[in-house]
Amino acid sequence: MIHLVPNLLAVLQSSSEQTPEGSLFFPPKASNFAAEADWLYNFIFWVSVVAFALVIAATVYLVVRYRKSVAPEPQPSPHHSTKLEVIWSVIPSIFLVVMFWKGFELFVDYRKVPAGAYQIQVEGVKWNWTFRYPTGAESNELHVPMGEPVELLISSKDVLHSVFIPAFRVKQDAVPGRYTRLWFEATMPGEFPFYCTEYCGTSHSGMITKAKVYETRAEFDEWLKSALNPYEGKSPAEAGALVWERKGCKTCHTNDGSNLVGPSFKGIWGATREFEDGSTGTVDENYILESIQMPAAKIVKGYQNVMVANGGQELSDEERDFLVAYITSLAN
Ligand code: HEC
Ligand SMILES: [Cu+2]
Repeated sequence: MIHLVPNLLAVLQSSSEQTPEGSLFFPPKASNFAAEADWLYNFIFWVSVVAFALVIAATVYLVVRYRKSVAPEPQPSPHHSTKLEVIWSVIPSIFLVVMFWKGFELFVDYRKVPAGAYQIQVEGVKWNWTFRYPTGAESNELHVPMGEPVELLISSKDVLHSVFIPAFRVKQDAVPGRYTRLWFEATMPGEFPFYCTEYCGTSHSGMITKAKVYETRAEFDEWLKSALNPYEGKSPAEAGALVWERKGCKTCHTNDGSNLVGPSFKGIWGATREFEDGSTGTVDENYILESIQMPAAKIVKGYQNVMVANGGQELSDEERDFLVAYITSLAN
């Protein structure tokens, strides 16, 4: 809402000017597809607006012109106008053919991944995205170089999710049990929202991340190198905080005492826990380890058994150790 007025002014001044914020109606045009997709959208929109206005105008005119007080008796249709019929069939058909043709062209462009595109694997799981790069690096935000075709090979570990990057004008379902793909070439450096756009449960709306575009390949490569060993130089607790973030624990567990789908990690260390079956236990290293590996073994009272083993992620032994250290460090 805050941006509405300046955006509106920007639209009035120049609707084609590009800013990283985009315009009133569109996010920025940040990929190779954006210009064409927006052109098609605008074309369909304005053709529809004009058609709507013509139909309403004709309706109003006819309602008034042939109102009951003027023509009280229904008249037999005076004649058939072939000319009129042809005009109102052929002209809209031309517009429809243009819509189909441009739409089909764009569809084919979306499908045809250029040979040699940089492939990144994307995995959706409730409620987190993981991106894997050819070097073995992994991240929870999508990082891409500008000006190079990038292919996303998409899968899901549990339910339907869907990749949506509005600034790139791309969208593709993530389907459990199969791979789907999309491609794009980023044309503007910056950070753009990356959404899950298929309702997937309680924290669907929190399944948001970013697509980060680097202006040069060198900057991207530098990031890739740093992503290869993200735990280097960190204490176990600091590394654990990173695991908590990267492996999606934070979509269900906060570190500040507020409870989401799962209990917060803040202050649980050393506390006495009540479980759904009426038993109790103390939160120590082994309890944490068990809670991560076999969450169903003890269900914290007041919560549901919705956590799957390892939070649905691949965790190395090292990463589990880091998590234990992290939770310990949040004792108070
Ligand atoms: C889909 C949501 C979800 C995700 C993701 C998730 N958890 Fe959980 N977790 C829960 C719920 C709900 C509980 C409480 C019920 C239970 O005990 O199983 C829980 C319980 C726990 C507990 C016991 C907490 C306590 O207060 O006694 C630990 C420890 C834990 N999770 C660790 C993790 C770690 C580490 C990750 C990331 C690798 C993770 N969880 C990912 C939902 C989740
Ligand atoms: Cu979702």
